[in-house]
Parts: sequence; structure tokens; C-alpha cells
Amino acid sequence: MIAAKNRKIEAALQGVNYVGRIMYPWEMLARGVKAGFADLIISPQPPFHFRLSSAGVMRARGQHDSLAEEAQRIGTFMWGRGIKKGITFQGRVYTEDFAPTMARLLGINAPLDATGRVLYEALETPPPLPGSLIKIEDQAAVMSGEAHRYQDEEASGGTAVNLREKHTALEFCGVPAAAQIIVRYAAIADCRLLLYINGRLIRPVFFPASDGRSFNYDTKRINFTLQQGDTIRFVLEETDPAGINIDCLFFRPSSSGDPRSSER
Ligand SMILES: [Ca+2]
Repeated sequence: MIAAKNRKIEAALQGVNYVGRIMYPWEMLARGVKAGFADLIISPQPPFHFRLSSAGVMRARGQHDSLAEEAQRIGTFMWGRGIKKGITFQGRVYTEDFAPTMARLLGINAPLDATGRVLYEALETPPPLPGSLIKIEDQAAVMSGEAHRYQDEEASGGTAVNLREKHTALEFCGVPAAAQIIVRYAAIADCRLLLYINGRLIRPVFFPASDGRSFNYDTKRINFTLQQGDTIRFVLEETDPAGINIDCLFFRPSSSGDPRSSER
């Protein structure tokens, strides 16, 4: 139904001079847009915009309605304390890099779900030396509820744990000090696990489906400042019947140049 409507709309817009690119749902998905975001995106052809001007007054200003290449890739400017002066960085940066960079400037850990990187190219602070990851296997975890350990040659150490029912939990005691937890997991459908540190609920953490197969492992990065000896507990909040499989956890140590441990 929607596909048929989309074809009609596209046919009606053929050759219209103010219409630029038309984007379909599968193209949106390929670009990382959430499913169901839109049936169709119609982008104007510069210099046109799909915005009504108030009282007929035309204004020149930036807009967000264009898929034109020159509007998708733009320059960025940073200034202030801790930022290098007078340099031009030619590499590509992404919008998701700004939150971790600002957090670094504030001396705190990146937001819990942040996936971007700190733009050290622009900072006076040099990047920290890469620390080696510390791994803790599923065998070290305490299970409760509808959890069972299974053999899998694709899993690190040959086993992983499947969590199925709501409230089922997996607990890791005595973890190392770290700035980031990396969870190796597999899930057929999107899942949500509640993250507890030392018995305190931090927040639900979203684990996207890992490529549609239960044994196809992926990683989830959780930015959180841990002290040596902390306890991490994951409690299943939302899942499909197949649940989520957790293979192991990696801990990225906070190096001397990294954020202070004030983040929570
Ligand atoms: Ca394992």
C-alpha cells in the first residue's frame, strides 16, 4: 500500500524542478535511520527549500531539509579552552563525535551510549596511550532466573550464557577499574537490559539485534567509569522469546589522560 503510494508520488514529481533526491525506506535503513521513521523523504533541489516563509518574507538561512551533498557534508568550527588554535583539520568527523569530545573537555566520561570518538586532533590534550582490554568470561558470572550456559565454538572460551525471561540476571563481581565496558553478545531481536552497578540501577541499556542470528556475536560499548572491585549486574527487561546471549565482557581501562572518575 505504502509502496504503491510512493510510486505514485514519485511519478507525480518526475521532472519537477524544485525536487531533488527522493529517498525510500530501505535507503533510510541503510543510512542508519530507525525503521518506520518515514514512508518517503523528498529533498528539495537547492536553492529551494520546503519551508513556508512567514508573511511572504524570504530569508537566506541554513536548513535541514536537503539531501544535497553540499548540505550533508559541512565544515565545523570549535573554539575555547583546551582546543587548539589556528589549525585546520581536513579529516572527516561525525556529529556523534561531538558529545564525547565535549565530555572530554569537561573532564567526564562520554555519555553512556555514545558511539563517537573524542576529536583529539582538535584538542590540546594528547590522546591517551591505548590500554589493553581486560576480558572477563561468562563462566565468571553468577546467573539467576531463566539463564543457562551453552557450548558454542564461536563464543570466546567456548561458552556463552542465554538469558530469556524478564528479570533474569547475570552478575560479574570484582571487575577491574575501567572507563568503558564492551559486552560481546548475540540477539535475534532488540533487547533491553537494566544495568546495575554495586546494586544501584543506572539505566536500561539497549542491545540492538545482532544481524538476525542468535549466534552472530556483536559488541555493545557502555561508557561508564568503574572502580576496581565494582559489581556489574545485567537484568533482562525486554526481549523476544529467544532472549539474549552474553559471551564475555571487556573492560577498557581509563588511562592517565582519560576522564576523571566523577562520571556516573
Ligand atoms: Ca564466553
